[in-house]
Amino acid sequence: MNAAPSRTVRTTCPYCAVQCNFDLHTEQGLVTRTTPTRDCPVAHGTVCKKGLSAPGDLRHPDRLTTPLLRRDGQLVPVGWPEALAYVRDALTPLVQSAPQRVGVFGGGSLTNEKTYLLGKFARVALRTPHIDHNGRYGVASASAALNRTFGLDRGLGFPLDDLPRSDLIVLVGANVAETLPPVMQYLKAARNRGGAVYAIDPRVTPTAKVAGRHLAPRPGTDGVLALGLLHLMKQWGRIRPTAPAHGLSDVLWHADDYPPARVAHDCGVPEEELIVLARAYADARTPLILTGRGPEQHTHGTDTVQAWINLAFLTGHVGKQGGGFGTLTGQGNGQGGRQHGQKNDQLPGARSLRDPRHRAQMAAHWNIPEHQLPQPGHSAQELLNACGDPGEGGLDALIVLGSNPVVSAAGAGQITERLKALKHLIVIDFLPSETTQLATLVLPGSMWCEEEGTTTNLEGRVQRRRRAMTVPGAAREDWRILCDLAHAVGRPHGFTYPTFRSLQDDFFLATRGARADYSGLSAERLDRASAQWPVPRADGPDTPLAYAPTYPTPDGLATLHVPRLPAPDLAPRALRLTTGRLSGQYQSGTQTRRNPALKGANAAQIHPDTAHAHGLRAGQSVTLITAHGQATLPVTLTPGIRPDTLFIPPFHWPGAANLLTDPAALDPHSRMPGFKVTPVTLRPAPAITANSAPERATPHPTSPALQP
Ligand SMILES: Nc1nc2c(c(=O)[nH]1)N[C@H]1C(S)=C(S)[C@@H](COP(=O)(O)OP(=O)(O)OC[C@H]3O[C@@H](n4cnc5c(=O)[nH]c(N)nc54)[C@H](O)[C@@H]3O)O[C@H]1N2
Ligand SMILES: Nc1nc2c(c(=O)[nH]1)N[C@H]1C(S)=C(S)[C@@H](COP(=O)(O)OP(=O)(O)OC[C@H]3O[C@@H](n4cnc5c(=O)[nH]c(N)nc54)[C@H](O)[C@@H]3O)O[C@H]1N2
Ligand code: SF4
Ligand SMILES: [Mo]
Repeated sequence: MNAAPSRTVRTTCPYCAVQCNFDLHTEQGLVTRTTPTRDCPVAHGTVCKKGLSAPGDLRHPDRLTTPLLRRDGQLVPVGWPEALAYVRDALTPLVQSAPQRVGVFGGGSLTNEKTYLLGKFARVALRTPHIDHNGRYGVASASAALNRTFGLDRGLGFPLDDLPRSDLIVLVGANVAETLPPVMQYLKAARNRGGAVYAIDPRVTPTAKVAGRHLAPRPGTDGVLALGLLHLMKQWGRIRPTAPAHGLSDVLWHADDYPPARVAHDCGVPEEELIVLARAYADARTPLILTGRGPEQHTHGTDTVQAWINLAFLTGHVGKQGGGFGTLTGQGNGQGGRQHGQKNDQLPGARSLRDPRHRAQMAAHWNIPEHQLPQPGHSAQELLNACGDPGEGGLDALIVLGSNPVVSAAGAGQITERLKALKHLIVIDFLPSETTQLATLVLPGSMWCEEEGTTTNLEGRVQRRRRAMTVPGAAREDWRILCDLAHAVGRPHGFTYPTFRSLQDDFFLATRGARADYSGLSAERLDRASAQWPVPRADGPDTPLAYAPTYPTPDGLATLHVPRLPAPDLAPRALRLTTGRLSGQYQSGTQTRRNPALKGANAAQIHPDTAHAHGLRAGQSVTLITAHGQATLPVTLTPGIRPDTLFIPPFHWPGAANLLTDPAALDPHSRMPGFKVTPVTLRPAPAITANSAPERATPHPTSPALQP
């Protein structure tokens, strides 16, 4: 056997939306080492520990290398012919007589090409309306607010390189030091140029410490805070709208109801601190508001983000270099993942499944009659809630690619029961997860550097993901598996791509003329340089600044909406549970929990006064009880958190956060569950150790906002 020569392949990280580039060095066909590169257009040579350690999983002993079929209650290894025969027998009758009883669940970690193919598979091969993805749990609220305001969601409408031009950056519920670490260099550069950075978070996060300025509103009240700032901007004569728009006067009148005293009271912050932030915003030349999941993952997340967009727009900063508004996408391809057709209401290129013109364009591209395209189906959480329901709208079968909903969906306890009630649960993954454990069929897929593709990062930058090695054992590249499934259910037409390249070219072409137009891209162009979409022409430029008027709306104008916000829960002893990420772990942990280089502790952060009031001491554990479930975790006494708020990691370990969240309540616009606020009560419990290496209690400095 000839030994494969050593190679160096430049590719992008499998994890977050920064999409750092790094070089993979291979020996004998295996990746042995990762080195950062200064040529990376996003991180300029910095990567985080997750990215550096990512190759550790590629040949992990747990790696799935053969299909697994459930027989007599056990998952047993089988060959591909048997696996695909199961798919044929299970799905063909449904696809022919009741396609709406089959669901598809995707994820924002999939490349653009796989996202496109998954959507095409659902609509053209299965012909089901029910496909959605985990982006509904992430940026969906900001996305809904941006789309309804500007007709466009580009996350950050400008390059990260513009951040240092801002003289005030307001981070609303975004803990970038832990979640998007290379972004910190841009915040530091802004500060070095004399700018200020504010962190708005119920905790003194590592980001807040670097920012130096912190405001800690009650979770779920960010929208009220933005209205309070708008009120003061109006009072101080700082209103100068970015452009003519619909809804301006309604939004301005509505802000009259939010004077500082009311806002300070509702948000639980000192009025003086609100005024200090407002002064800084009023005096800044190029203030920039950046939202993370903190204000977005609420059942009023869309209107909350809307309130911040209204503020940026009415003070004239949207579209300015270095100023305005942006949301920080989280997953590696969170942005491409929410554009190219795995959303329940959307076709590739961010087209709408409801728009007759868009339907006609895609039907023509796919060479099918337009009436064959389904209408919009269930959104992500509703899709999971419908699993195993024998009634109308229920699902008998679900195909999952790129998500671990048993851990990450709201009300995971209830969702687990729903998935167990399915007749067929087919999961394509490369490592065992809590969701593969429930599957009737597991198909072994490909990891990041085992396949070609493109991803779109948080600034809308499209980059190549390059292959450095092949899949192990009988694992297959995900795109091939999707084609195999289409063939197995008897719908091969349009699913016979001779090479990956032919799929990629089909994808780029499918976006021609759409809002998210990638049709000017090719692998060769991306080898020369990354490009920010839209890129409509092969010989034309890309689009670094996306939000310049006119907007892609019917009349070219933006539409501002009056935010509808619930009254905050001001009961004096009410405790709220919130969730957020830790630097050392990624998502539902399938990849990072196995990696000994990455640590972190699944513990509840509680203010010492709150712990004391509930008879809890350091070293003890606490049982958290909500209307939806309960979980017991070790306690970390955390002086830097609001006394009325408890914080736990969202889902890096199973059996905690989402046993406590509500599976039913959703934002009316984004269909987002309320991951970031759940009313909770506590009970001291005997000490248990953290699920992983325990972290020492970190004494955060007390924020001024939290002093009694
Ligand atoms: N290490 C690591 N990095 C990641 C990920 C990971 O799992 N691990 N996941 C990636 C993904 S998919 C995403 S979406 C991003 C998310 O990145 P972030 O948006 O930074 O995510 P979170 O940590 O969930 O939430 C941010 C902060 O919101 C605060 N918060 C909670 N409730 C509220 C509230 O009501 N208002 C305000 N203002 N703040 C609140 C929390 O205390 C937390 O510090 O991270 C990406 N990067
Ligand atoms: N309580 C609470 N819950 C939350 C959140 C929160 O803040 N609080 N955040 C929400 C957010 S923002 C997100 S993004 C979701 C994420 O949660 P999930 O949707 O569960 O996403 P991951 O944990 O990334 O799961 C990805 C799964 O797909 C596999 N996978 C990843 N990439 C690929 C691929 O290319 N091919 C194949 N075949 N498999 C792949 C991984 O091994 C893993 O098993 O969780 C949400 N849930
Ligand atoms: S996880 Fe994000 S920040 Fe870390 S190396 Fe990967 S892309 Fe870069
Ligand atoms: Mo996310």
